[in-house]
Amino acid sequence: MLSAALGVAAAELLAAATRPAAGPLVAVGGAVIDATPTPVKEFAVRTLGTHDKPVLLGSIVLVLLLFTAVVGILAARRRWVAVAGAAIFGVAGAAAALSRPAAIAYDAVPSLLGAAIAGTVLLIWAPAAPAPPGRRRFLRTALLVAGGTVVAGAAAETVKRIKGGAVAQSREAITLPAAADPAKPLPSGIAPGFYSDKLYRVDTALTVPRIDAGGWRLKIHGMVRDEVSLSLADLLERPLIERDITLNCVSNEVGGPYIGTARWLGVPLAPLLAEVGVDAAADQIVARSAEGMTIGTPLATALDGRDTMLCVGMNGEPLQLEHGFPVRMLTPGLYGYAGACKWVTELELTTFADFDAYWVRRGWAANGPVRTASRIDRPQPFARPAAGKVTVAGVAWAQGRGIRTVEVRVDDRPWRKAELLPVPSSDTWVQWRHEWDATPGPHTLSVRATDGTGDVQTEQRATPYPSGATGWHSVTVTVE
Ligand SMILES: Nc1nc2c(c(=O)[nH]1)N[C@H]1C(S)=C(S)[C@@H](COP(=O)(O)O)O[C@H]1N2
Ligand SMILES: [Mo]
Repeated sequence: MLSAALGVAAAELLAAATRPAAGPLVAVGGAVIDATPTPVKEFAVRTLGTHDKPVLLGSIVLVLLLFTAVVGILAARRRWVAVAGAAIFGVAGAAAALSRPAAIAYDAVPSLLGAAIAGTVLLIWAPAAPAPPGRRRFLRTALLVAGGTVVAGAAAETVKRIKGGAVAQSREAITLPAAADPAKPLPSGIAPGFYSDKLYRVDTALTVPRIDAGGWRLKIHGMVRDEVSLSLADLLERPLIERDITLNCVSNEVGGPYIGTARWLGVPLAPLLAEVGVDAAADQIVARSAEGMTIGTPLATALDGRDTMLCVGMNGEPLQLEHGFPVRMLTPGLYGYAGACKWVTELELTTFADFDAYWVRRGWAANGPVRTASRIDRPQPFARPAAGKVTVAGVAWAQGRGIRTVEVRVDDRPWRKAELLPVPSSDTWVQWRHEWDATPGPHTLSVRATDGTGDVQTEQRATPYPSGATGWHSVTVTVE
């Protein structure tokens, strides 16, 4: 087990110094994520939430420990098992690294080198049976190998920290220009919580991609007249727009937390596409990210007048690393998986017939318009408010269409219209509230919204898969 630990630490160190994505732990983790069947993934997101990534990495380490324990026991009698065990371990890591969408041939090297180290150490350490090493010699070797592991592991962490620091510095050094077309002043009367303190995070990246702003390029290619490659400086020279937009995840359950609002700064996509000259037959923009995600956005949503953009800023700062630094896509009215590629490095103009993006290959809808929905935030489930005036409050959203009315129902009584707070545009959620004359006893509160086209949110329950959850959110409380 110690030999393997040293091998992994050495592989992680080499990867950290050269190609972070080639580290065996994140490579195997990424391969597991991509291979996980959709129902299992939905289950993991539902039960583990954002702990899914640490749990996955922990499980990989656990499997590795069990595997190496078995190899170690067998290798004490048969030395070839040490070689075979190390080979399996190296090939698995290398195969996982090569299977990553953004892989290059070199990415096999860290895992293979780690395996060579692990196998060699084990061979030297475990002399041929039947002469087991003395206890003292064993302890000395164990200490040496463990020490080597700690040093290599610490060095890998240090290298990551230094490189991360350089990326953070490239972010600090950015001065975002003022928007040529700034956001409308917020109407008065917006309640706290309109902007999310912390935007939710959903992505398949086991480690946050760290992209140096200076070296970043965006290639626009495919069915275009003039392919271009743009730097961040090129983008920042263009007229920028600033908008308040609510982003939400298709995996959000009814009443769930994967939704938030921010003030975004970015380059509108439509003029950029006009410059490169999009082929009339194209109908899909495939955004590719640094770590190999593909997100397919209908071309029409970049040209129909909505504020589809390449974002460079969020809430007055360059993007946070975990939200896509230095540049991400944003398409108001589409779920994130269909219009909000983070860490974007490529836009390929193509057709839906020719290319299925990452989530579409896994059965999710190729188009991802957000469904009209609403959520009760106050009172919380199982709260025990005192009888009398109780404020029921929450949010409702139908980006692009806007929200016309929100209604609240207590038990089976008639629906009552809630008060809607002002909004800057139809691309954000709407805050609503309703004063409830609460009487003692258990009560169930329900909410439903009507969007700007007059469509009433359906009561019919649907799971998030494959095109977004539907159904009314309700909360049960006991009034004292
Ligand atoms: N590169 C990349 N971009 C991505 C994803 C991803 O996994 N990788 N996930 C998408 C999904 S499913 C959502 S809901 C949004 C979430 O954006 P946020 O994490 O900034 O809130 O990002 C989208 N962009
Ligand atoms: Mo999502």
